[in-house]
Amino acid sequence: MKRIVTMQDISGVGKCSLTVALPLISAMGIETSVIPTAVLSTHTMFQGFTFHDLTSEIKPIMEHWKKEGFHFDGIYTGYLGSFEQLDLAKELIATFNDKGCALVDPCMADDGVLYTGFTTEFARAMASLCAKADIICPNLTEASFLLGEAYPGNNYDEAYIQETLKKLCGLGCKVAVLTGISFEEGKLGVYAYDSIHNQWYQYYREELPQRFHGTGDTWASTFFGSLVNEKGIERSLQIATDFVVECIRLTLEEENHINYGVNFELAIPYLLKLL
Ligand code: PXL
Repeated sequence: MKRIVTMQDISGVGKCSLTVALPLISAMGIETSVIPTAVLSTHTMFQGFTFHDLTSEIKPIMEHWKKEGFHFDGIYTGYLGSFEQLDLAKELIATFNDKGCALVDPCMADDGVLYTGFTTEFARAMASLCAKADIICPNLTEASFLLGEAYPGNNYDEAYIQETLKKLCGLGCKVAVLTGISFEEGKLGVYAYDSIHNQWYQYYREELPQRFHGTGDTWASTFFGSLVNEKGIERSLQIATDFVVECIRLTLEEENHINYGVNFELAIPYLLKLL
């Protein structure tokens, strides 16, 4: 059985980070070890959330794992809250990435703005973590902050996306994926570049009428789970994108659906069929 480790926060309510990654990657038949970076009452889009930092636990956890001789088939880092945690994530990759399957999702921004608590200095430091990853999967806002460039909004063409992907690989990762890309009204998808094999990938689905928080983590978790299950980049992009579309569809189907996450739980049987 495959075993991975994911390092991100646990937000009690608000379906994101570990409460998404743990059930989804486990459902994909992969043992999912965790390094929780912080405990929050909710994700940071709610007002008045509590926050308890767990940074001081991370090094002792890794030391113990080294002593036990644990091995992992993949490493996936998500939302990280401090410079120190970025350094610890680098150490996690340096120590445990035997299989060359480290996914860094540089969760820090969307719609042209950084999430609460993040700065452009943090974005630069996140770029240095991306340099250590095999694969990264920013949205266009995150990509702009990683590269220190202006956010293009909806004003871009394919040449711009390809150039951006090449620059992202130039940070040091092998594969870069840009999520939330659209060249055509009503279509939304992903565009990826594998710099080792000089290979481009794209995949689009219909854009649904509402956007939900946590879909980035849902996408990254299932993309990563598919890669670890040896589906390859092209198929993994499709699986993750199709799964997120189904999650949103099922959420919209519920009359008084919550607006802080998608009903991914209801889509797990569909995910298993995709595998
Ligand atoms: O989905 C990314 C995420 C993860 N964890 C926390 C967040 C967010 C996005 O806002 O606030 C705590």
